[in-house]
Amino acid sequence: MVDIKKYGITPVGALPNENQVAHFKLSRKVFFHFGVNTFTSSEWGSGNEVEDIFSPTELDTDQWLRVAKEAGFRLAILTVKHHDGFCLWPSKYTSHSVKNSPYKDGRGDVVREFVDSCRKYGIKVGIYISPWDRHSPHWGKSDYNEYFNNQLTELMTEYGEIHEVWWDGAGSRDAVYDWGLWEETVRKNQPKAVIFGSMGAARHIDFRWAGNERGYAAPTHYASIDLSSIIDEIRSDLNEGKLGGEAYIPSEVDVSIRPGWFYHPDQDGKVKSPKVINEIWFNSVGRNAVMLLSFPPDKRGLVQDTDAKNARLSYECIQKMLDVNYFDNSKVTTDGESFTVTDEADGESFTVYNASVMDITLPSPTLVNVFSLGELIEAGERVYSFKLESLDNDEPKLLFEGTSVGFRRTFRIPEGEYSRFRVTILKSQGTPYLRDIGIHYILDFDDDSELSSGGELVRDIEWSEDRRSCVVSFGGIFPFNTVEFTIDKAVPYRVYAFSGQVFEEILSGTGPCVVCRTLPSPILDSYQIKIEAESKISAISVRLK
Ligand code: OTN
Repeated sequence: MVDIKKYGITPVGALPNENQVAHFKLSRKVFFHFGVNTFTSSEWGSGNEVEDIFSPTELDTDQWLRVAKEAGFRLAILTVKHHDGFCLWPSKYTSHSVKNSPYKDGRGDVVREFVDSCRKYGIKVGIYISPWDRHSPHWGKSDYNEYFNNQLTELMTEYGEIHEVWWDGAGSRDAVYDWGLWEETVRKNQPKAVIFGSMGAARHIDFRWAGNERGYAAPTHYASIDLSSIIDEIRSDLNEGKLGGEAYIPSEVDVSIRPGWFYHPDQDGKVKSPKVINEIWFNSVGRNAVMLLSFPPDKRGLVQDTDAKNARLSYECIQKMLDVNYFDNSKVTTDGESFTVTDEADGESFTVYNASVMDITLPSPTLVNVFSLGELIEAGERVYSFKLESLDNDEPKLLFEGTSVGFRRTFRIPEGEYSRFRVTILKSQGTPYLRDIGIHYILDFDDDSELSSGGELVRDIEWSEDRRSCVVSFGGIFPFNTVEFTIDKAVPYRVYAFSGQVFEEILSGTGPCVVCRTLPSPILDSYQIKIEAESKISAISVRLK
């Protein structure tokens, strides 16, 4: 990171640590969701899966990392233990692992293979280990802290350098864990690792959740945030952060390339298109966050071709855009001063503009449609609001108005030939230190295919014995707005959507026997709904109309 004292800069507000700055520079991270769920086609395992089902026939982690490399990812995270508690490495502390599976006759270690492949392709290693463990008899008791810590120690000490540890918050809202103990295990063994976490882990983490799994950071998106927003998991706060918030904890925007995190054969036709992945990039990397895109290796143990191709095409498109920066040949005047700084961690030198108004003149009118700005984040997040104008005509023409900038803000502007721009910082805490200005052209994809199929979302129904209540799963996150079902009498009913931690009521009423209700706006963030009625329910359908 840049040692701002050397340049006489006094920082403002919450500040990043060295690892956070290094991870911002990585910008793209890849997730691999693989485990017993791959073989049961579920999203959350029960913990009762038999080890026998873990039997990939062609597992090739080199193939995963080749896919990752070709799609520009710089760090890869593997779900070494998901909520089902099954360990992809032969942990000494449980029998519920690869060692009792048919994979390589129990002599396999998927974590080792994954780490070796990461090294081979020059990609940093991340470990997802779920605090919630539905298999372990220790979970929910105080000795779970030691059990988890033992497993974490194995992972932090036996697999070489690890750059990230990912603690999913799912299932852990009311759990009491010894976060301090676990953090110490990470910090002392892996000083370069960042920790992703939620809720109770707030004081121990470097990256936070952005509040949804859709790959979307809000247009206002600060890394600074109050800890209570993380502890209480207030999704809107997570999605926006707060300028002047008490801690600097940027978002890692996690999203799957398919509706589900794990592999489901019926989602083969629902891989996000390169255009949709580009949008995710603009809504994460372009909004002061890091992108974390997940792939689900299939039952063979391979990433499917469509997933690999779409991610690669998106990367090539974004890279092509970034490779040509028209700012590099421009003339710049400001109302402040500029100087060169050096990031001592990686030797990168760049120009910083301590200014509130910046005029940029290109050598000739140039076709562009994307603009980018950054702040010297070591000096603090400073910008409240800014505008970008074109000065090509008699009157300045407003091209974009924004709020947060942070490490990087990249946004689209109306496509056109421009030669003169003016950036004005309208409001800031102290004069901002601007850097990393980009003026680009993106040749986007035409197809507009979106996530939703418009088809039936019901995939699995878990009934209560009397059939008056059921949990309906979609096998991934799909937007929906229409719920239909039949009750054998016209009695009261309630419908809830699962928000990640709790079921929240979305509909209620009394009869008629065939209920068909469309919500005023779609629910975007759910894997599941629950229906309860005072009599027997049947014929359920959930769709996006
Ligand atoms: O069903 N869920 O658990 C769920 C559904 C939609 C969006 C999020 C969640 S869980 C959520 O996962 C995050 C990572 O994606 C964080 O770990 C949060 O703490 C957790 O609540």
